[in-house]
Amino acid sequence: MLKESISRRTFIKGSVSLSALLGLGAAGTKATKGLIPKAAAKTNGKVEQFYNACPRNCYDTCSILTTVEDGRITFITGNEKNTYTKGRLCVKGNTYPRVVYSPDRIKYPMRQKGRGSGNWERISWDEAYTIIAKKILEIKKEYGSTLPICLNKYSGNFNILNYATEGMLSSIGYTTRAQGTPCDPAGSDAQGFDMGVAYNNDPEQFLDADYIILWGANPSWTSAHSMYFIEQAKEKGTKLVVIDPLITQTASKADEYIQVKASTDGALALGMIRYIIDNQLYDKVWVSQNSIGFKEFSSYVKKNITLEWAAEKTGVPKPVIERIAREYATAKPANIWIGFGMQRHVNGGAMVRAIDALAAITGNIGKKGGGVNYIGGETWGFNYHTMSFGAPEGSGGEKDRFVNMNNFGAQVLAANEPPIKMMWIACRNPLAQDPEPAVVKKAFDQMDLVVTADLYMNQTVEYSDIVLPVTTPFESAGINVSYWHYWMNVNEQAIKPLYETKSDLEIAMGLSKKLNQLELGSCTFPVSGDPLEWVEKELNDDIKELFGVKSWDDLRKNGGTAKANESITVAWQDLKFRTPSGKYEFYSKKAVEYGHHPLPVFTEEYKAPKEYPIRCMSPHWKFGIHSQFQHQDWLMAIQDHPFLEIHPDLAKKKSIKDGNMVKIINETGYMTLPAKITKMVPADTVVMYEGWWKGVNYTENFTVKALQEDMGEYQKGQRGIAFHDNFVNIEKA
Ligand SMILES: Nc1nc2c(c(=O)[nH]1)N[C@H]1C(S)=C(S)[C@@H](COP(=O)(O)OP(=O)(O)OC[C@H]3O[C@@H](n4cnc5c(=O)[nH]c(N)nc54)[C@H](O)[C@@H]3O)O[C@H]1N2
Ligand SMILES: Nc1nc2c(c(=O)[nH]1)N[C@H]1C(S)=C(S)[C@@H](COP(=O)(O)OP(=O)(O)OC[C@H]3O[C@@H](n4cnc5c(=O)[nH]c(N)nc54)[C@H](O)[C@@H]3O)O[C@H]1N2
Ligand SMILES: [Mo]
Repeated sequence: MLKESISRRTFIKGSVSLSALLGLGAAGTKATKGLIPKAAAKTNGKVEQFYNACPRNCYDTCSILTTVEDGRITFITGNEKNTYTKGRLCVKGNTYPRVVYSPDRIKYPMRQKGRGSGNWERISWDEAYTIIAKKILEIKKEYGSTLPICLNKYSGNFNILNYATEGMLSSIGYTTRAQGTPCDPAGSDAQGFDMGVAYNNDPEQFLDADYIILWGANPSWTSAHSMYFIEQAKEKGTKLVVIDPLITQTASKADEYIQVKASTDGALALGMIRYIIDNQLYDKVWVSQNSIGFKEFSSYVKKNITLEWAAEKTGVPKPVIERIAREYATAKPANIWIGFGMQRHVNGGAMVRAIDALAAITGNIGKKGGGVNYIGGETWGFNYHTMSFGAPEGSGGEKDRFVNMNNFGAQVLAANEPPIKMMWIACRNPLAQDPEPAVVKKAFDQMDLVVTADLYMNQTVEYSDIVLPVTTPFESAGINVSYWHYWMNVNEQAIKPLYETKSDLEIAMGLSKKLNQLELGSCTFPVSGDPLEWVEKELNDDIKELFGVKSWDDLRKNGGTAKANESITVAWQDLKFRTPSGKYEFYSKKAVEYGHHPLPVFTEEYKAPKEYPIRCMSPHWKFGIHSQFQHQDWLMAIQDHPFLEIHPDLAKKKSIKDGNMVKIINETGYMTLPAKITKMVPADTVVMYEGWWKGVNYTENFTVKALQEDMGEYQKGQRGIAFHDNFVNIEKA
């Protein structure tokens, strides 16, 4: 019936095959995703099609085809032109129509009487802007600068135009910024020391690999589109090895699964390296031509690393280490994907350096289909025009001040001269996603004004004074690239903004207007402008050449998506590393500069305190991205509450049965949630997935201490959090 009704209509935008519209892939499967059948059934016949881009903090950054009937989104699917998205969306992506039309959307600007009271009142945009602008000017007057104003913005929406929020704050003067990233800091520093910067091969090259190791990555959940290439590679005979303490969905697809003890991967990599060196399986030509410090490194390995020790340390039997080492060293090319999850440990950076070294000694770096793939930023060379306006004359201060985003609460409280008095929070939910949320809350208590811009009521919005309702990607234009694949995706405005929502860019312009009304010249950010003009200003000649497009509109007309040319899709193909020596650095003076050992040496893991002997890991969840998606009705219908995974042996020891409420506790906090007994987790570890908020009054971070990773300052300005080195005790509640 749907097929009939759609085929009768005309498309006034873009051109797309009926099969793409119906979500039929090449194989002609699945026709029901992302569909709202009721709305599709009653239309007056005006059907339009738009290109959208999923802007979430996700490897996959999909190109979306959106069908709009009579001004309402009725169907979405993946864009087939994008060979990475491949005409398919993930489970979360398919719920986008529900995200847009959810009754839970924040619809109007609101003010809360009493932070956390729930006593919200609707106000107009003008009132909201006035309250905020007055406070900004008052702070500037009282403290002589805008440094008491702190921005915490990160991961909710990576549309390039969304940097308008950073730009608007820069346009009022110097401010305090939450700096860093929770995602990848330790690993990015490690790759920075070894190669100059983190830079990954095009993931579509999994197809060219002879051997793939997924090392602490769970793409079946966190990068679903990558799995297509990995599974295709498997079908043609490539061996897939998964190394993870948890038997993940990805592990279930592996030819070989290796259950490493958490945080001991450095020992595993170094053990493999010892075997490879002893057996002369390393690539002597590559090493001598392209690296420095191999001599020092190999003598460290020979002196300090044995296979027996590595086996003992990691829990991986010696014959397995030997076999994997031989297979990896002799496959050409062999591909490693290091997940972000793997490095969320106190020795995360050191572990990544050891794994990098394994790829380097076997000459797998700079090869199509090979690589030691972690993250990349080669396609992000936009103008960032939204951030180009700068502080107004006489706004006080000399430069921005930084606090660590990953230890936000404590660092806000510690900031002095001047103290922080106002917060602007966008694309973030620190009261849920940060460690020690109680400390974050304390920092909020010190504020005169907390402003959040969001789509939904999350824990942070609930504890703010003013909330500004923002648009979904379907209601505002922009452009997106990925930190993993090599595509650029157009995001068109497909529907009018619902209710009174505005994009972060419009909010920036609106606030600038109000500031300038109250005090002319107090904000340098433009007060008006068409998003499409803004987006054109992001494109420079290099970007246009890289993607072979002349303009945003050109990209739109050409199918909404374009891939970077092949000059950059094989990382380090020219073997010109961006290190001080220009070579791969087994021996890194830069590492020493940042207080680390120059070589990729073994660094001890964090040990469980006596009272809290159980490791509690909180990896990323299949049906959500942090605060996003999981609370949507379709996904709540699949799983409507968080749970704690416990191994049967541990459960037995603690007399806990499946479904029992369990109290999980340590010195940081506690929470109570239902047990799910499963052999997928080790007996000394419990797991709860991160990012839940609907219907619960706790977050996974209630017991997570702000324990730092070993690295992060070099590439990201700040260290990250060792989320997986969290230790607890559990008891039946
Ligand atoms: N569905 C979904 N997709 C997402 C996200 C999401 O929340 N949900 N988040 C996005 C973001 S922001 C990020 S940063 C990425 C994260 O992407 P991933 O790195 O793939 O995800 P994580 O769940 O953080 O961790 C991956 C794996 O690391 C394992 N791990 C933890 N410690 C160790 C260790 O010591 N050794 C080894 N070998 N493995 C270990 C965990 O058990 C887990 O299976 O995903 C992105 N994609
Ligand atoms: N225990 C534990 N904690 C973790 C992690 C872990 O592995 N374990 N992982 C960490 C990692 S890797 C990450 S990346 C962080 C993520 O933490 P956050 O950066 O807080 O991520 P999100 O919850 O995805 O996004 C925050 C908010 O952005 C909003 N948003 C979406 N679109 C827009 C928009 O266009 N404008 C505005 N203003 N807001 C928008 C969403 O509704 C959401 O409420 O969590 C970290 N926390
Ligand atoms: Mo992340």
